[in-house]
Amino acid sequence: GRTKDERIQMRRYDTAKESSQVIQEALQRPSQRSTEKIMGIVNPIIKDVQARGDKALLEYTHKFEKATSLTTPVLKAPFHKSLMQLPPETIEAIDISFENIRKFHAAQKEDKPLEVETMPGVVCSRFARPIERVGLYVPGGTAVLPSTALMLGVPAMVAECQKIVLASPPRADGSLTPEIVYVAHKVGAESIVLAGGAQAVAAMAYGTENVSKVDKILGPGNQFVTAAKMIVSNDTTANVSIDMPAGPSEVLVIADSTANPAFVASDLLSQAEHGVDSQVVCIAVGLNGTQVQAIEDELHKQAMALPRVDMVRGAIEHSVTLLVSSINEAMTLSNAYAPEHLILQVADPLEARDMVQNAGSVFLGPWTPESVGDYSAGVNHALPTYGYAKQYSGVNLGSYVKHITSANLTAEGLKNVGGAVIQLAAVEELDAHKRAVEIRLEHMANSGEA
Ligand code: HSO
Ligand code: ZN
Repeated sequence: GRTKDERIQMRRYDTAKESSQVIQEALQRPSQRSTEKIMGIVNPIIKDVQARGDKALLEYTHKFEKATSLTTPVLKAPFHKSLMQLPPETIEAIDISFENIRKFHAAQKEDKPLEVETMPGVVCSRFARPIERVGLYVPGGTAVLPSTALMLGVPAMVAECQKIVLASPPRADGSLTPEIVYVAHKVGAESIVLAGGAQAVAAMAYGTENVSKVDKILGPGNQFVTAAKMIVSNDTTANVSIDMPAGPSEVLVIADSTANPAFVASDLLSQAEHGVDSQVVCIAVGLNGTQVQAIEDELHKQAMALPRVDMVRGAIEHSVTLLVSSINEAMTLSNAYAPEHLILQVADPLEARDMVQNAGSVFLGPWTPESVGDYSAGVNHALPTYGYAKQYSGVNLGSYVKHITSANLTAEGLKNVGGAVIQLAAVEELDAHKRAVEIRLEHMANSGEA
């Protein structure tokens, strides 16, 4: 067992002295509980909410959140002022963050449809439309996360989704964090579902007497939430999609000799405090023993002063420092790991950023702690974890829209492209397809039109 004053230190490997297999293993993410087991717990909950609606939803909230006094599972807008009583400093902080997130996501809007004339008279277009109803899951758990409500809600508002439904587990007294209600109000949410876990996901996927059914569910959550999102998105009767699979939070910091050891340690800890299953990685580029030690000393010292030191201890237990000799080597390892957050505390962070292939979000230089991105800079903090940065983007404006294409041909255009269609339809032996072109070309020939 570990003692209270045991040194908090990450395992350390020198890549020049270890086989690549050892390094690969050191970078393994902590294993998740078996999906099968989780699915076994989550499936009956989903079925139950689907069958019994609000009644089942409330029962689970009574059981899991201990909010036994709760009598209705949904709060509908407009939300009463008394539910969002906040100190002015909090209001101001939320307002500043809201505005920065709004600006950055508004800039992601495509102002006009894409239009390409692929052949004379053959015009192809693509335009965006908002997903009409979105369900945003804001986790409860060990910390209240109004920032997640901002990260999910502001882009939904910017995208002009017609219905924004928030879901978040209530506190044991049945109430919601006023910060979350304030954000829901600011983004124009239709309602807040006072529930968490698989039951909240199921309620939004299928709808209940009081919970509005949505078309897409976004937001991070624990393994039960993630499993539920996967199950409902695979059920064609639910007709719902999800943003991405989610795992525990993680950060990878690349530091060279120009990095301030105290800054590096503070960034590692800001991720580590999220939970015992978080993972943090420090890649030290060309540092000598004393310099690495300086980061480790800072990590221990700063960690011991944190209220969430127990969380940190758990996370640091499966975290590593890797010593490498070049920025190229560091970037290769980072790209293979595909971190949710990548922090570049190196002499030329812009040059290093150009080498990034896989990462959720990148933080450049000494003055950009990850926490600015978690809250207020404007970038989104709902990001792919667990190596999924290899194929997923973080939440962005595109997460709230779908693209529709259109084709528009003139008679001349059909003459130009019709031959290819007739040929391919013949190859596929789909005669009606072929006829749809021929009938028009014949019509043109007979009528002398075009
Ligand atoms: N770093 C977390 C987001 C968060 N941090 C919320 C503080 N509050 C996952 O990206
Ligand atoms: Zn964070």
